Amino acid sequence: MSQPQPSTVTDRYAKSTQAHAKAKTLMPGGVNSPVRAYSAVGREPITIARGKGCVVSDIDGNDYIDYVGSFGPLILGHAAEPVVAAVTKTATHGTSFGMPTELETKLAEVVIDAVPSVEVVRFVNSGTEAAMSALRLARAATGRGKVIKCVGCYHGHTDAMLVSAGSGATTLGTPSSPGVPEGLVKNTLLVPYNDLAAVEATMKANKGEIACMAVEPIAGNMGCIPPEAGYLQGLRRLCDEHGVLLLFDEVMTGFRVDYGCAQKLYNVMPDLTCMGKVVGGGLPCAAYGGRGDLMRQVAPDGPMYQAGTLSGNPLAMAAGLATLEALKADDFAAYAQLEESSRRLEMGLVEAATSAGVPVYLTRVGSMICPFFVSVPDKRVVNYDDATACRTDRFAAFFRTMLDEGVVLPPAQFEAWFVGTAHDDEAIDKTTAAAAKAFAVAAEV
Ligand code: KE4
Repeated sequence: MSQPQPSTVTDRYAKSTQAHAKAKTLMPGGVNSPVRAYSAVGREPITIARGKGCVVSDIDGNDYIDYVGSFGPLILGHAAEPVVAAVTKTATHGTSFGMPTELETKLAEVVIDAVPSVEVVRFVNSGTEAAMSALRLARAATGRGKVIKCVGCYHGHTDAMLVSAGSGATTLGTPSSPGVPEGLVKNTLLVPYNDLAAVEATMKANKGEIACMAVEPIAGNMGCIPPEAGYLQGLRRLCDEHGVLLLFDEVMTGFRVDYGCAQKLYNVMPDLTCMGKVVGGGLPCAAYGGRGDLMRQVAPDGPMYQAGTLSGNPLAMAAGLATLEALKADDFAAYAQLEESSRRLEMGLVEAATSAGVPVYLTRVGSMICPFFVSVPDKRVVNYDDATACRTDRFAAFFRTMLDEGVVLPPAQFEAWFVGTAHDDEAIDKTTAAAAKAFAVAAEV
């Protein structure tokens, strides 16, 4: 019997809806990371069957041009041939040993060669683990307990950083989560992003007590908010003046905006760097690294303890190596391509929003892009307050129409979109054609 043709849009998602209903009986929200539950966009999530290139397909057989890209790792697109080949080959030799492999050494060499401030690196399994470990190291190395973070930046869900956190924490309305004891977060000092005066005042008010300033060099967890001119350079200067370590959380920006990360793009060198996402090519892999005198304080070289059963896992190392090798090939040609395709998308989205008469402030750094549905025309978005003042209702309407038109986006205003090397002109142009319809719908909200 032939498959019944869906009679309504909801039929189109029937299997996803059914799958999510079952998942919800077994896992919180039916997901393993809150943002995937689609709570900010007023509809059930789609359940993915497979991906190839820039397209993912749900279990109902609907195809989507994908700008989630696993929230950043899939810079080469889904099931990229070099990554699949490397992981498949590596798996035939075993998947994990709890003993050193040369794959870890090879990826460490590539990372240290690529990232200008990193002299020594340690692999872990998630960005959260990288940020947690780097923070512990900064505290161990300085003997100081306080950390400055920006409101709206997200450094994973480690307790000390789950304060005014962006990404899903903001999307779900819990930027400071319950369950984090006051005693733990009293040492986390908050400043607005892009506000050097606030950082200087905080450092002056806590002289000798601050271990590090943690920052996303490009804020990717309240949408995509670039650093204002001089901001990162100012942070470096203030950290030097006050003996505070500068920690760049490059989990999202690392190898995304430049092969040398944001620190190369802006030519500002942190003392410690967190990496993730792209560095693992879609497998669970992250890292922290930086100055040798600091990293040599990590066990077993030094007393700061950090460990992990699957850290440096051969499959993740193989995926990371294949990904970075592809990004480096032909004199980093991938980044020129990403700049061209992302620029094409940016121009198409701006034109579509303008035609629909929807106030949108669009930001882009390389292949990270975000249209902010600002509440008034010509409003710039430079920090968390600006981002959270956006019309999230309009974003939700825009998201739903894009999905129906075959384009899947990160399901929240407070996320960045990711363009990958698999997004060709046809995919970009289909996206902007869909956006013309979606902006028109959003304009009615
Ligand atoms: P993970 O623990 O999710 O691997 O990384 C945490 C993290 C740390 N630092 C930065 C700058 C990050 O962007 C992230 C994670 N990013 C989100 C996307 N906004 C992950 C998506 C999710 O939570 O499901």
